[in-house]
Amino acid sequence: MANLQALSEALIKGDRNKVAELTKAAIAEKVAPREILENGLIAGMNVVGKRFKANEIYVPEVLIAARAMHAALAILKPSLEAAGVKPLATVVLGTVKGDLHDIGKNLVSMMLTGGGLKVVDVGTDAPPQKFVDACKKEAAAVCAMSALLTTTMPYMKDVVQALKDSGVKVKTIIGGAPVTQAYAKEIGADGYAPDAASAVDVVKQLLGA
Ligand code: B1M
Repeated sequence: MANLQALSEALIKGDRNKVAELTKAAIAEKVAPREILENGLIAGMNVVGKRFKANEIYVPEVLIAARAMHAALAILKPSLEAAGVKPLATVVLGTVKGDLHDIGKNLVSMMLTGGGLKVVDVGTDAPPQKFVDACKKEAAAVCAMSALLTTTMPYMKDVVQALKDSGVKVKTIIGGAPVTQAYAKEIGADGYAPDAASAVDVVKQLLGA
């Protein structure tokens, strides 16, 4: 019998080999790919997110769990595609112009992927037009921006404005060490999240999911 509880637990521990083995076993036992994803992998990642938010675990543990999640997703991808399981929505994510910090952004990416979203990463030092072009091309529902420098934060406002000017209909969310809820309000962003786990909650709220 496929053990999705054990799969969740292995993911929480970041045991990549065990996660890969249990994912393969569940596929071999013909467990529905959506069930493996939701009740095994996403369920485990939700626990990781909660513990990270509560400061019970830290960045290295999250990165290790995320690495295990990626290994499982690579194994599960063909079955998910064959079963027509679609991601909840597409999120375009990047670190804004002038800013090279990407550790937080990558954590956000992993958490969003773990939350069942498709992430299109435009990288670091991304000018406003790069966000706009990616949102158009990918028909994104959400545009997510990260900034770690007080000097680059203002580019978030430029992205919000460029999206409005382009007529692309996307929700926006911002985050990063110097960013606040008040700043999000000031620049007209739809959401703000203080950490990667909360970013999943905020994106889902913005999507009404
Ligand atoms: Co830089 N750096 N850095 N740096 N760096 C900081 C940010 C700084 C606070 C250090 C300091 O002076 N105490 C300072 C900023 C000061 C300020 O503006 N207020 C600083 C500076 C000044 C600089 C340079 C200008 C230094 C120089 O060259 N003179 C330079 C700028 C380069 C550039 O970007 N143009 C620079 C360079 C670098 C490195 C390249 C060496 C390296 C980055 C490597 C990389 O990212 N690949 C680096 C690092 C590592 C840091 C510190 C030490 C760590 C940042 C980090 O990764 N934290 C940082 C000091 C510190 O924070 N202790 C510092 C871990 C990460 C998980 O946290 O990114 O905050 P964080 O992400 C969190 C949340 O913020 C949130 O979720 C994440 C996890 O929960 N979050 C979001 C992030 N994005 C989000 C998006 C969301 C939602 C939540 O929605 C979309």
